[in-house]
Amino acid sequence: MKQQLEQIEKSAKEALCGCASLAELEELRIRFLGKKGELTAVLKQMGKLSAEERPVIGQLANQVRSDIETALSERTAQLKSAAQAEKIKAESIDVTLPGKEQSVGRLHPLTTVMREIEEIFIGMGFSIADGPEVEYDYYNFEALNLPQGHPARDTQDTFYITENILLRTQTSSVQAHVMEQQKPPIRVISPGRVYRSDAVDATHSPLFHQIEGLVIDKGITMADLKGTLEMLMKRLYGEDCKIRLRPHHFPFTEPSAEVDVMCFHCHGEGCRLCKNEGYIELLGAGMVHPKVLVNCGIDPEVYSGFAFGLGLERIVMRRYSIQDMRLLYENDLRFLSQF
Ligand code: 2NM
Repeated sequence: MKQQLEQIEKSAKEALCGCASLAELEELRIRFLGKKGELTAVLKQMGKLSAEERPVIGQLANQVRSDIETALSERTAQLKSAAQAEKIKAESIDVTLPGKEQSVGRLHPLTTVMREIEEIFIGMGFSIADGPEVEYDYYNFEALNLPQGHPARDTQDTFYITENILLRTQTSSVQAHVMEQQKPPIRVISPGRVYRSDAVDATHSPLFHQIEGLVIDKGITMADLKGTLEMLMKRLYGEDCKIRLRPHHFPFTEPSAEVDVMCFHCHGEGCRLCKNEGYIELLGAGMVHPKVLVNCGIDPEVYSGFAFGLGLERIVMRRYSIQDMRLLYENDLRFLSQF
């Protein structure tokens, strides 16, 4: 039995040395010291021993048990501290390493200029009106004095969803809704996406952005139109900026005008930028046609108003000297990060 006990101690110590995890340690404890363990199995045979041998073996057995217990707890402490060291190593941060660069996003140039123009109009007491991009033919054309078969419809060829539902070609459709729903005085701008069935090139896109404006009240005249647009242009291009109105035709306004802004490069002298004109065409405008007012439930005998429409892309391209409109839609960060 002495040999058996010594053998148990020896193999327990060996097993402990080779043990790599706390779970394995627990298995070993059960194997050697547990109720059904090897040591207990030996002790159960104590009855066979003589009275002289019994205390000697008993003492040895206790010694073996306590040695194994000590070895177990030492190994437990070792494994725990190794695990802790491993964890600290894995979680440690080297504060001397260079940091990761945080890239800050920015606004698309179309958004920047759109917001700037919105702010200018809000400063003049306008509200912003939104409307659907998928629109009834009625609000896009019919209500605006462009009945079926009107030749001007050809220049605004669009994408039809059904025979009378389409992608809006102008945000005037929003203003038809506003006139229908609100009583004058009305002072709104409607910024947004519009669609035309145009082939893509450096100056055309089937999707582009417009800002249209509408003012209706008693006694509104062409002078109000000119003053409002002059204010817009001074805010956009500087206090010394001048505008000029040329007669034109739009079906939804009468009279109508094209509005030019003095070339901010040559100040009216004529240069390459303005193709020697001294002025650059920027937008269309006019007094809202009485038929449009009637269509939208406003009495033209009592009220009058002006409207205008400007293309955002053109303004953005001129401001940043962008030669090709496609750059505005490709979302290439090499391009966008310049703004
Ligand atoms: C333009 C030019 C001239 C316009 C007209 C209207 C409405 F709804 F009042 F009839 N909104 N916008 C208008 C007038 C738009 O764009 C070149």
